Amino acid sequence: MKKKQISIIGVPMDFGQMRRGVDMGPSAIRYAGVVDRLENLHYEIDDLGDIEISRPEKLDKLSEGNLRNLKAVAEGNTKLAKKIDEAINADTFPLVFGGDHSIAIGTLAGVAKHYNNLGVIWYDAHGDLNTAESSPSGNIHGMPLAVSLGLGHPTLTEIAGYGPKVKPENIVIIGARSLDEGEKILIKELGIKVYTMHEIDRIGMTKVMEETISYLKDRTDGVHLSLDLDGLDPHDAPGVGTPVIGGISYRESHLAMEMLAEAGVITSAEFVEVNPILDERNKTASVAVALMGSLFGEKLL
Ligand code: HAR
Ligand code: MN
Ligand code: MN
Ligand code: MN
Repeated sequence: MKKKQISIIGVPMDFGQMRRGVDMGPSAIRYAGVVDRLENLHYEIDDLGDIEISRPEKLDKLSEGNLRNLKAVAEGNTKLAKKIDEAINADTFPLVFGGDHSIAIGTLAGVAKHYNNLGVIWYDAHGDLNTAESSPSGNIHGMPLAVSLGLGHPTLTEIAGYGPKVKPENIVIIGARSLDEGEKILIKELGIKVYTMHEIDRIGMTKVMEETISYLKDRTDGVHLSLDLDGLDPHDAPGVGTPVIGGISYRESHLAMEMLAEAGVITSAEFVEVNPILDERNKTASVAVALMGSLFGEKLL
């Protein structure tokens, strides 16, 4: 990691999907001891608290077309983008806790303007490449990567007043195993680099990360890590809203984080979809914190 100062930003957002409880993710991650963990690695931590997410009375009234809670999602992400921008201007590393994955819209809106060629590692069981037209659910947490590519409703793609935020050739998806038809077409059309579970099984996480790091190092001037806890196997991370069996293991995930730490390429990060209501004794939040430890340089010996 490049910076010694970390700004923590919690985003208690649950409007990007339909299961309540993921808004408590930031609290669960803090409760799992993240601040101590990172302070022990000699980082200076500034916990900026949570973004205020307004809770409208009638959620369905805020939907538009096939975009559930569009206004509430856009509003929260606009606030988040501003906070991220401030954290980077203050020369700190933005570390975001979700909340559902729709918050990546705001994180990337705040981060991307600080780079000419931002890279993104999307660690996830899903592609999150849907638009209102292709989405089977209308849930915006299945859309943030598409939105960041400039695809989707302008209320989302134009957050922070510019777009697109990322280029398809600067994205690497890792852990995919549940892609919708429209997402598969988009991946092929845009030539997005994807390591599905097939490639992870076949060549191993070491090779996947070596290739990912050298690919992004060559073409980007910063790399954002967007880690959806459902990228891990539900056995290791049960507290997520849309678990998919056959995922990345706890150990493989540590290895991935350790290799990113060694390469020193990550310039911002978010850990999303932790839902303590669906969890087992805060296991998923604890896994998230342990992975952050590795990402920020923790070693076993
Ligand atoms: N692809 C499905 C949809 O668009 C499921 C998205 C699942 N959600 C996430 N995002 N947790 O990674 O509805
Ligand atoms: Mn996701
Ligand atoms: Mn996911
Ligand atoms: Mn296991």
